[in-house]
Amino acid sequence: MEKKRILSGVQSTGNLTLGNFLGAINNWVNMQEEYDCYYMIADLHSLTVRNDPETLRENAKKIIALYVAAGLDPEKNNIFVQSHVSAHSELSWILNCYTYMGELSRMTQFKDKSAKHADNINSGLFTYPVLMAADIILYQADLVPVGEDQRQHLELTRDIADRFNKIYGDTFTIPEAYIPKTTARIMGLQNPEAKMSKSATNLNDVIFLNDTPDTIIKKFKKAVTDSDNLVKFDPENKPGVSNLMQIYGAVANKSNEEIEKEFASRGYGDFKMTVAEAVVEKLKPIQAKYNELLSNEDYIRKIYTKGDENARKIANVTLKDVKEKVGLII
Ligand code: AQP
Repeated sequence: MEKKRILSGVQSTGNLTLGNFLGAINNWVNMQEEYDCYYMIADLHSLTVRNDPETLRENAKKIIALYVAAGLDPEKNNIFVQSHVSAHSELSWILNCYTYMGELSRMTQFKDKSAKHADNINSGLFTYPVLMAADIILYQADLVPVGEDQRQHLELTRDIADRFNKIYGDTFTIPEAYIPKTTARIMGLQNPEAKMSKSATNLNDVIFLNDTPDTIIKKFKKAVTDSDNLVKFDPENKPGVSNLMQIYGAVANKSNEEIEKEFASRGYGDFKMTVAEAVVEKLKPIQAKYNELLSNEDYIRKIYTKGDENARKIANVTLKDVKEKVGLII
């Protein structure tokens, strides 16, 4: 039986966070045997905010190194650069003509990002979900492993694909979201009501994957909890503690019940330190491998050159079919 196909990616803006890792990349590692996997560096998506060009280029390579350091085997996964496969931009334009302004206006990420970047509400920010739809359906992806924040975009992707199929006949696979149960939304350490985000202004809110052990420990020590001194999973009333439990559960492979038992008669100081140390331990081998890979530019280029080629093969077949169906001369 043919393997089901997966497509996902990460934007190359800034340093990746523990949220990106636990919500997305870490789950991809477990899927590489069972699925036909395509993971991109979403550099076109990154252009919706202003970047220093050299930093953006460097970040793309860093993310490839991080994918591999986190455990994605480049022999088993197709790791590629979105902008190297021109079919993404081409299909995105075509799909723009099959997506309604009203649909895009409802996207909460557009509203959040517009508020964050009030001086640069560009149309790329608005049509971002259409490019994301193109990214996914170009590969006829069955599954899209992402964090909870991408659920709405994925639903729109399904609507666009379905709309196109209804007009032109079976063209696109309708993809399913694959959202992890426990780590779908890692929250900020200072503001556990909002997701941990790479563009946070308060650096203590975020664990970056390249933070040193000292910094990680300091940030966890400062994490906001509550005054109960009770380690109990209750996201509504105890968002800070519940978020720490989710992080600890994911990196130490423990259930909430096990964690509650472990800290039944221990205070928050002890709990935060244990979470911090578990995160440091989890990241240590990944950071070591990442630093080693970063210095090997040739290897990184080889990874994405092969990935780009494989991605183009699939994407161009879909694009050709779409162009024919909508009436372009090919
Ligand atoms: N806090 C999070 N918890 C769980 N999953 C998360 N993801 C992001 N933050 C969390 C997931 O990581 C993948 C890649 O995200 P992205 O780089 O495409 O951008 P994003 O979702 O916009 O991430 P950030 O960190 O929040 O960036 P900024 O600050 O630029 O907005 C996605 O699968 C995402 O769900």
